[in-house]
Amino acid sequence: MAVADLEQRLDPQGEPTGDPPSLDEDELLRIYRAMAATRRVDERCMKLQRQGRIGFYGASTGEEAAAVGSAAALDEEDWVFPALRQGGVMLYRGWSLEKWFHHLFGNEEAAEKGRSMPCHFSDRDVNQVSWSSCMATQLPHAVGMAYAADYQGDDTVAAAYLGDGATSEGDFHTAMNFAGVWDAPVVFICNNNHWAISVPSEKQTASETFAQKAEAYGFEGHRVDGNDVLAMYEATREAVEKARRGEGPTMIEAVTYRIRGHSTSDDPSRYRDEEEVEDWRRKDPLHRYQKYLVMQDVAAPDDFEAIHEEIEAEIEEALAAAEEGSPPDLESTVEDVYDEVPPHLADQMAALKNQLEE
Ligand SMILES: Cc1ncc(C[n+]2csc(CCOP(=O)(O)OP(=O)(O)O)c2C)c(N)n1
Ligand SMILES: [Mg+2]
Repeated sequence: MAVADLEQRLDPQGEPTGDPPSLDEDELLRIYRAMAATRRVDERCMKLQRQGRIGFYGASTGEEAAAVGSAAALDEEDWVFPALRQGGVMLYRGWSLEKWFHHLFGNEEAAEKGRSMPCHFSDRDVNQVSWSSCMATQLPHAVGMAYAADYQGDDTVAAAYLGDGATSEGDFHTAMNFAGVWDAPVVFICNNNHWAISVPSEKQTASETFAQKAEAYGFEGHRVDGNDVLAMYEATREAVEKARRGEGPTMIEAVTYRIRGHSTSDDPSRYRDEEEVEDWRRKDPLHRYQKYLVMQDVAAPDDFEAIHEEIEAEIEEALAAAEEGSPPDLESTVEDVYDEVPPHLADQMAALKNQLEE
């Protein structure tokens, strides 16, 4: 079987390959800004981790177009069920950098008061559940939410993100089957970044493509150039509109690449060739989009520098606020799950306090 064509809107030089996108200039620039912010926040966070100022980080360098292009196709009311590299989705949807850094510092000011795994962002403000550390568990949740929304007659769509590695999990197949049988308004967005930690995508599946898996479940799969932000936008927009019309799910395979290690705890030089990485660096989604914006007179080359400086200043300010944040109150470890703290947890808290005093 021939490998399905890669859907593209921009060629590698940033030249449009088909119809112009259905986006105005402000929207095109908002997309660029979110991509550039994601790249810069990642660079800063990698350094913070190496300096010992935050504990853990997983960057999405090289995958900004897959995140931001798909996010731009969602409505504010839609819900996002992320995998591991959807920071760009949150930034596009208006999440503040201050919250980003409070979370990484485990501060009292963070929504989860320091109790979640670092770099597993979530916030009701942007309709996003926590990043999923246990691979693929977010997918049945997303389908369940989508099915419930449909049942209740509201037109919310669920965006269910996953990695290539997550397609080997049982939860992926459960979610795909449920979505297909019940026509749930969900869009599966699979970042095929070619690696699941040290396992290459060729060893993840015997299928020619990840997108074709959708066919077995009775719905459409699209194989999209994940480094082409406009292709990601258009493919997701069509899938979201279809879901909102009550015509069921779609799967999008975003073909992209994980430029950095899996996380700050990984050393990819142990298992892959630097040449492969260099090859993909040349396909940088930000550079391609910059070329397009300049060619279309949406931006001048100098504008990017100004945007980057603004982002850097916002990062500095947010980081300074997080560094002045407070550690969570000890009591907060037993709060927020039950309306009232149950006796056994109150006893454990008292025992812990005694021990700390001693
Ligand atoms: C159920 C489960 N098994 C194994 C792991 C360990 N683990 C964490 S991320 C990961 C690979 C994820 O790869 P992929 O889905 O391709 O996402 P990517 O990291 O490439 O974005 C693995 C094996 C886990 N978190 N959960
Ligand atoms: Mg992967």
